[in-house]
Amino acid sequence: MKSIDANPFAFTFDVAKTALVIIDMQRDFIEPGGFGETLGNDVSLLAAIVPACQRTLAAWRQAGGLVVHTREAHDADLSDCPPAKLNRGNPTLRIGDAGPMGRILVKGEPGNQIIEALAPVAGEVVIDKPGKGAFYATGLHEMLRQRGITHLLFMGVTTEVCVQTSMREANDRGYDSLLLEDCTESYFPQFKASAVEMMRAQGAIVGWTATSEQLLAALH
Ligand code: C5J
Repeated sequence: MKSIDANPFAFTFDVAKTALVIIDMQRDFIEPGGFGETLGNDVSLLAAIVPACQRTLAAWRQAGGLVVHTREAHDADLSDCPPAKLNRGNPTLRIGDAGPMGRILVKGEPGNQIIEALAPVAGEVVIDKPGKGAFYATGLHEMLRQRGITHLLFMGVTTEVCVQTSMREANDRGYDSLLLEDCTESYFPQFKASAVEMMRAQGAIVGWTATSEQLLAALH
C-alpha cells in the first residue's frame, strides 16, 4: 500500500486497484483554434500544466498502474449532443462546426486528439464522453469495476467543469478520488482554487487533493 499526506488527510491506495484518469487533455482545449479558444479563453493557461502531467504519467506507467484517458467527443451526426449543449452560449464556432483543427469536439477530428505529449500507448483505456462527466453514457464504471479499481487519481482540464463533474460522479459510485492540484487547470484561476477547496472540504466530501510531487515520492 502507498500513502500520501494529502489534504485534508492521508490518502492510502494500492497501485493495482487505482487508475490515473486524465480528463480531456485534447487539442480542442489546450491548443489555439479549438473549442476552448472559440469560447473566448486563453488556452496558454492550460498548456502550462503539460510538463507536470507528463512527469506524472511517466511515473504512473513505470509503477504499472492503469491509465484512463478521456476526450470530450461527439458522433459526427451530433446525435449524442443535446440542443441544450449545442446551443449554449455564444461561441465563435459551435460543436460540429469546421475549425482550424477540424470539426469542433467531433470524434476522429485532429482537434479531438489527445495532445502529443500525453498520447495514449497500447493497453491504456481511451473513453470518448459526450458529457462533462466521464461516467455519463460511457461504460467507464463497469470497466473499472471489472478491473477491480477502487481508487482514482485525477488530472486534466478544466478543473471546475469536466474534472470536478467526473470526481463527483466517481464519488457517488463509491470510488476514493484524489485530485493532483498541479496537474489540473482552469481558464479561470479563481474557479480552479474554489473547485480544489470545495472538493476536499468537509472531510474530503468529494475527495482528496495533493501535488504530483507527493504522488511521485509515494511511488518511489
Ligand atoms: C469544458 C472540459 N470546459 N473538458 N470541458 O467544456 O472541462
